[in-house]
Amino acid sequence: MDREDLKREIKSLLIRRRALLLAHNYQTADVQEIAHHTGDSLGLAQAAAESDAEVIVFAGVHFMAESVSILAPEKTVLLPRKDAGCPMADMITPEGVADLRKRYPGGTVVAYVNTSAAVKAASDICCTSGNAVNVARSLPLEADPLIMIPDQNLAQFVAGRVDRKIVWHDGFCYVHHRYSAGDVLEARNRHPDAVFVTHPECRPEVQVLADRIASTSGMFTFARETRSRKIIVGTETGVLYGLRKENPDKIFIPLSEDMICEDMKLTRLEDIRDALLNLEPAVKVPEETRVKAKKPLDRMLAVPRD
Ligand code: CIZ
Ligand code: SF4
Repeated sequence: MDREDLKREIKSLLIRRRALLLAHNYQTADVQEIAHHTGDSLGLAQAAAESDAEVIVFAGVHFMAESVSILAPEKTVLLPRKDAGCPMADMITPEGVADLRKRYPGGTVVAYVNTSAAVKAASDICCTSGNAVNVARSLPLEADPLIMIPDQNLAQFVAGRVDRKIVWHDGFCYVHHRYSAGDVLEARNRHPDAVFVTHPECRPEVQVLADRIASTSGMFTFARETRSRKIIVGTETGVLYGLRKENPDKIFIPLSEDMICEDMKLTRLEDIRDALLNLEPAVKVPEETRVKAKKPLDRMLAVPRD
């Protein structure tokens, strides 16, 4: 079957199943093209919770489908590739959180949304790359030290912007962490007329060279607002699809063509079709964990985005 036929079949299955298809900004262009919504993990989880669809197909990775299950437990949540995980989320476990609490007694565990439901359940408040600074500011001074998990780079981004005691776990995202200041200088040399926007999951040495540090949603705002016509983008290359579509008059250049998350690229149109046909693989967070994990998420949702 050719790709256009497959896309038509998926569209009719979505109607038949009363299903909503959500695609993360890092998915392939094919998948993003047919999704009802594209966005970051939190925006998509909120879109799912607000919709009256009975079935949510989440083209993304496991922790993102879990977030939907936490916020909308009555819905069937499908993750078309059950092997799509997040290596950074896997770097921290509930036992790891308990060890950090022992090491920093009286501290507050701030869990990036890129964590499993079980880790969220062991944490005090969540944050995203878009609201981490505001989450830190929202906490009372007695909450210090803020124990940020799992991403060391996001933690250092926050530490440079708030006058608080911040400690962090040593996790990282391999897609962002492997780039250095040298890569930025090289890209800037090749495109001297471009501005550079990067993700807080990149190393501090990359962040200091950026014109803007932003979550993927923040990058869409930056792209709209900047007067520059050329933008070097320091995040997973999937985001270029949406940026180019929304800003046809601007030129987007990846910091590196290799900035690819293998797990994000696992989901193919065939997997989405099969998930809709079979109503699996489904992700359901056990109720006890769900109730505990919802608390830090709700606490975060009460804080405005940066
Ligand atoms: O929260 C997300 O969706 C991630 C992982 C990236 C971002 O900045 O949107
Ligand atoms: Fe995880 Fe990084 Fe892939 Fe995002 S890009 S899913 S943080 S490994």
